[in-house]
Amino acid sequence: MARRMTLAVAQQGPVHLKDNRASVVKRLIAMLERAHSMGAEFVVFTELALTTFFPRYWMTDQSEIDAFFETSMPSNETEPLFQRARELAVGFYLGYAEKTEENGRTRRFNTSILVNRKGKIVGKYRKIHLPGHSDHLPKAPFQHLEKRYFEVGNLGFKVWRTMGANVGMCICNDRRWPETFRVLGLQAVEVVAVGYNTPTENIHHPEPAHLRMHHHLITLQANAYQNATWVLAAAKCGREDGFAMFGGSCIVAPTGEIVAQAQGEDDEVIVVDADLELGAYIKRGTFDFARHRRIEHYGLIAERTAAVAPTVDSDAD
Ligand code: ING
Repeated sequence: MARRMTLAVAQQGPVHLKDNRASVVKRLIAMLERAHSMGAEFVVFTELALTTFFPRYWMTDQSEIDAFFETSMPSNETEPLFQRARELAVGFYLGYAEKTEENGRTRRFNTSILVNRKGKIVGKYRKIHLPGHSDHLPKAPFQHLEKRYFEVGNLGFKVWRTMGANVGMCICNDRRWPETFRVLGLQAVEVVAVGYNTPTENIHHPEPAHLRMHHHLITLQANAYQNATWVLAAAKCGREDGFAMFGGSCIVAPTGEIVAQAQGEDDEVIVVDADLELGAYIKRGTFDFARHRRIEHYGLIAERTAAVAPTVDSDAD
C-alpha cells in the first residue's frame, strides 16, 4: 500500500558576500512557494543557506567570522520563512552557521534544522564530518576552513518521526561516509535530507572535473539503496564572488535511482511524488538488517579510526 509524500529540493544559486540575509530569505520563500504550488509537503534547502560559503576565506578576526553565524533560529531575518512555511503547511530542512552558548562556552557549528508543517523546529543536526583544513594555505586558490570555523557536531545522527515519515539529516561531506547513512538506516530512516556546498575544483588533489559529479552521485545512490531510503540533496552552487560550486541537486529513490535532478546552477526547485513504502521490499529482502547483518564481525568500524595495513607479507617463504 503506497504511502505518498510530495518531496522537494530547493537548489540555491550563489550567495555573494554583498547579499544580505533578507535578500536570501526572499529567494528561499519564493522557492518554498514554488514547491508548494507543485504540491510539496517538505522542502530541503541547502547547507549554509543564509550566507556565502565563507569557509573559503582565511579570516582571523572573530567578529568578522561571527558575522556569518546565526545566534538565534528563527531570527528576525529568518522568521518570514518560518511564517510563510506555517501558512502553506510545508515543512523544511535549512542549513546555517550556528553560534550558541553551551555550559558557559561559545560553540560554533555547521548546523541544519528540521521544521515540521506547523513551523516548529522538531530536530537539529550539527555537521560531524568536517572536510578541508584548519591552517592557512596561502598558495591555494581558495581555502576550505570548516575545521577552523566549526566544531565537530555533538548531536550524533538522529531520525525523527514527523510529517508522517521517519526523517533524518546530514550535511555535505557527511554524505560521502557510509557510516552516516548506516546509523540513520539503523533508525529506520525513510527520508534523508542533505544540503551541500561543493567546490567545483578540488584544491588539494587535481582530478578530472567529471569525477566531482560522479562521486557526488554515486555516494547518494549507493547510500539510498543500501539503507532503502529516499535521499534529497540540495546544492548551493554557481559562482559565489567568482568561486565555482557545482549543482547536481537531486532526489534519489530507495532503489538507488535518481528520480529528479536539477538542470542548472541557480535557484531551482525539483519535486517528486514519493512513495515512502518503495523501500519496504528492500528492507524485507536484501537489506533486512535483522536477518542479514553480522555485527559480531563489524567491530573495526567503530574501534579503528585510520586504516592499518597487514604487517606480514603472506607471500614470504
Ligand atoms: N564540501 C565538500 C564536500 O564534501 C569536499 C568538500 C569536496 C570534500 C570534494 C571532498 C571532495 O562535498 C563540504 N562543504 O563538505
